[in-house]
Amino acid sequence: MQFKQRSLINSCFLGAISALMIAPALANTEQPSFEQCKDRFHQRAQKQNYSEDILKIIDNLTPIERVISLDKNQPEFAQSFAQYVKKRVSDYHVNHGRKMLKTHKTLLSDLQKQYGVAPQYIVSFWGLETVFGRHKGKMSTLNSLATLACDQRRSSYFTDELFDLFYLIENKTVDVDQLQGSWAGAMGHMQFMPSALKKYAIDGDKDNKINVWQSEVDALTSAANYLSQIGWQRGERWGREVKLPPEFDFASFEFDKKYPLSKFAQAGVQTAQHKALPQSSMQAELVLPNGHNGHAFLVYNNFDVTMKWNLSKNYALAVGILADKLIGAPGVGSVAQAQPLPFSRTKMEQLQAKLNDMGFKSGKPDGVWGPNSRKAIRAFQLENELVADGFPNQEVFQALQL
Ligand SMILES: [Ca+2]
Repeated sequence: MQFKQRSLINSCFLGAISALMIAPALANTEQPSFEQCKDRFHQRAQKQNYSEDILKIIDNLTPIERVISLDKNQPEFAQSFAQYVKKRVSDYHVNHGRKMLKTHKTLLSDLQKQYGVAPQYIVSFWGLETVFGRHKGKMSTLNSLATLACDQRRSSYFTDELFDLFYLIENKTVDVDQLQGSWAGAMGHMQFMPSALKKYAIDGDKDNKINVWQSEVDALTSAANYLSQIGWQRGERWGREVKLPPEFDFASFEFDKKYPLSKFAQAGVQTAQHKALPQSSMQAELVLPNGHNGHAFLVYNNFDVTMKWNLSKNYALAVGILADKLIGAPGVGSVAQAQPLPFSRTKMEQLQAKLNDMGFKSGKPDGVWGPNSRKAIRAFQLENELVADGFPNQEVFQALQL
């Protein structure tokens, strides 16, 4: 969902780095105790006129140590695109997803009419979020959010999420004993954070409760509404796999930027089946998750919408690829060789620092291959007559003597 930390941490291929993800330096600040933190919640709840029930809930909050260790766990090796997709677009996802398309045929068709999101996309999000409800998470959402809210790194974000949850409880939108989810506070079939639940969730089965945990109708309807509200374009696809010509002119195309589809056609880009790109006024962005030697994609508006749901480009690619596979559309070529990324977090930090020293601005070194790093690497490659794909491959590391 909007703030899916697990996916963010697993993916080094971030299109946009949320300010939330960047932990402020708090080395010299003492962390307040959980009890002090609860006092703070108490004061805010009283100020906002919450009932005794909510104050009691606050009194009963307990920290979950595991949440903090999960939150701090930044693996040294992030997953490559191939590793990411192989895990999330498995045969199980495809076969079970097709079953879900049949099971919910009428509902999904109604949702498409009302919200403009085609069935395979809703089912694809469902598959990626919780494997169709199999992994909804069993942590106490109240305690998970309280734990993260009392940790100084992103206290303000998680405190707001916690209070959105109080709001939903106070207004009897959700049942307090249902509040289970991931360690980061995402809940139900579609892993909604409380703010998303508050803003976008819909009582699809009209029983006067929003039950995104047990009611598949509520969960799928809420997802369709959410996607529609954040800008999903009716009738448009997410993007497609493409083939770049061997002489592709990387200097003419920046990354994380859109160009008319016709410009890519003129540059010799074809569909993955080596056919001409469709003639359309669509704007498209070139995405090379593994550099010029890997899969190439042109992505459209709905890809950006998917990234509003989850900031990872690998996630957004996986949603599109699974959606295509669910309806038997020409899928993405084999990702069977799930090679790891050719760099570690530490190596990437060294590369970023070195590029910064040389005047190629890659932002504060964080070990993550994000838009700033792509831009800096591309500029370095152009200046050094390397293939300017923005990808930190061996050639780049060698040229930088790292
Ligand atoms: Ca309901």
